[in-house]
Amino acid sequence: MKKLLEYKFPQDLKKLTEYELEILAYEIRDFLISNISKTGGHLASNLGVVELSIALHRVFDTPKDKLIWDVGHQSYVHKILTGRAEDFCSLRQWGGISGFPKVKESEYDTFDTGHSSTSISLAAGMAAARDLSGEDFHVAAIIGDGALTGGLAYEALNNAGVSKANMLVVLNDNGMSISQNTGGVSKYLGKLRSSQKYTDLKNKVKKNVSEIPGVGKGVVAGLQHVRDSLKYAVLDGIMFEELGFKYFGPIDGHNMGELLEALSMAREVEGPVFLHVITKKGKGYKSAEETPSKYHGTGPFDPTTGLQHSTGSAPSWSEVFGKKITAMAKDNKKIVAIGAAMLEGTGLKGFKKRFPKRTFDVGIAEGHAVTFAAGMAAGGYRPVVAIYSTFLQRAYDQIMEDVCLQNLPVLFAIDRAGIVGADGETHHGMFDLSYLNHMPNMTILAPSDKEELEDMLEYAVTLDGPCAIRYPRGEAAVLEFHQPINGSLLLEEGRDVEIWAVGNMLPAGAEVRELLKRKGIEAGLINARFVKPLDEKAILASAERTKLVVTLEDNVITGGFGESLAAAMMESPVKVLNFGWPDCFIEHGSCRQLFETYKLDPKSIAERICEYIEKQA
Ligand SMILES: Cc1ncc(C[n+]2csc(CCOP(=O)(O)OP(=O)(O)O)c2C)c(N)n1
Repeated sequence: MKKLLEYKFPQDLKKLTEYELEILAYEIRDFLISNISKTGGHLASNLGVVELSIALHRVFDTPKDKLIWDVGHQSYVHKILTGRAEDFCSLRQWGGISGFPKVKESEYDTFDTGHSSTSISLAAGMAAARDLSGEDFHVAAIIGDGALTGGLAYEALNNAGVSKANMLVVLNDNGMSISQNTGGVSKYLGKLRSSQKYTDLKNKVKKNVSEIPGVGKGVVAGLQHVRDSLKYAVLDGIMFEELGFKYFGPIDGHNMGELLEALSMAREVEGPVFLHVITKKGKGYKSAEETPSKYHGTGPFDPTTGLQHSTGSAPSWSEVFGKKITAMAKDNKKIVAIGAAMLEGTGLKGFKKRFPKRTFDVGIAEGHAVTFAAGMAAGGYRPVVAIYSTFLQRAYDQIMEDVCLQNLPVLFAIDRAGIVGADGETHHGMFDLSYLNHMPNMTILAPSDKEELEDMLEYAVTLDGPCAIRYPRGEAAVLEFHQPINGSLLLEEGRDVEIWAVGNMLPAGAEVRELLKRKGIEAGLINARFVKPLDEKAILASAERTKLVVTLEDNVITGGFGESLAAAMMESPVKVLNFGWPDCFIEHGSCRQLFETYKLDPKSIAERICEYIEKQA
């Protein structure tokens, strides 16, 4: 047998025997562990779909047939099987391959994904387009049980089930989201998984399949029989059947033979098909099997011991938030915490431990989380909704209609705001200031350091309406100046320039000030703290004192703090220079590389200010 890197994939897959495919699965697992231990990435989810990815590429004729990976964090094996194994040393790094499907990276990647629960909608849309244009190919969505907690998936099932279009939904059910999966559907899937009758039935499925001579009408008839027996003998009301899908399974997602058989059959069935596949998250690597959530997304680690390399000892912004809100909730019984399948990532694990009844993990359902919070606020509580900036985009309408319009005291703890690095385009949190800025009644705060975040949390719960506090990924800064939260904070006046820095851009602002000073430019520094309402009095005072006002924010310029400030200074003759992310999607890479590339590092900012001043002179 050839070595992994010697194959020409996916063509060579068609030539291998079932036994060789099983050996290949071992090789791929070794390859994943060895590579991801160096680059970091989504290990556990990929280890769980090795056989499934091999079987899909073996049975379907990609890239003509379309595979759509929900979220896309589990597409590494697919990438290996489509000619990208050699690029894995550059995974998620600047200029290297992405950790998510990217159309521009490969013709085998059918869509750029990253946000959960879109695959069934995409598959339904692609199937509809295919049928309208009279083309002939298969479409398969591969969705995890975590992603199946997202409302969009149900909108898609509801629509696709009755469409009669040929399409396949493969449910990759490992019982896990990032942490243990939650909710009623998850419980229902658990029942399907553990049912003793299911085991009996699985044997029946096997028997039926073995009696079928080949692929074709006979197979379909056989399947129909199995399906009916499954429906009526085992499960009183198969949810997916009722929605209009032909449901098959559950089958063992690590059994190559079973997978090949089931996929080959599902491929031949007319109409929408739902194939339920059971997998183990972290399969084949003990540490990841034992603690899959730790290896869902990991940094570099030692592959022999499984020990993850330390990421520094200072507390992260998420941890600072989690600790403070837990402390506040001890005295304020009205504080409740709401998360969307990310309690751990947003620092709420401790809150849940201390206040299990006051913690609500609603699944990957950001829109629901926000309206649920609105309901709790209407019921007299002080909900704190902790969601990453990029995923809160999902809840735009709920924030507007159900929170802001009602002026309800919901506190949004917006984590991973600004650029996030290796996850790239789909995950950078660089739009929240813009999408919240125009919402009436909303207060938007951005802390520059740990203590300021704590003070802002205290301040936010004194407000009568909605409030958003946005902070970035990584270690919380520790700075020296502190004042009560009641507007912007003037740190230094500047005769030539005054720099208004938003949140995490304050240290960069201080550095820019120093660099300008060396060039003989007297620059001041203001910690904006409030993005909304704007501290207009302080802005106009700044315009009175200085010749140029500069704004720095880790957000797109369009609709952000800088534009609001410039509008507030419209009557002033003083010029405004806005620094923030340009009007485009930002690729993956380290945050440092991205800031430098887009000339948002202190040195580049100082140079651009100098150039501007020289031009004006
Ligand atoms: C809208 C949205 N919210 C949250 C996330 C973060 N997220 C990425 S993967 C994941 C869990 C997915 O679980 P599942 O679909 O079961 O896949 P598994 O990793 O278990 O294979 C979550 C919550 C996301 N990508 N998109």
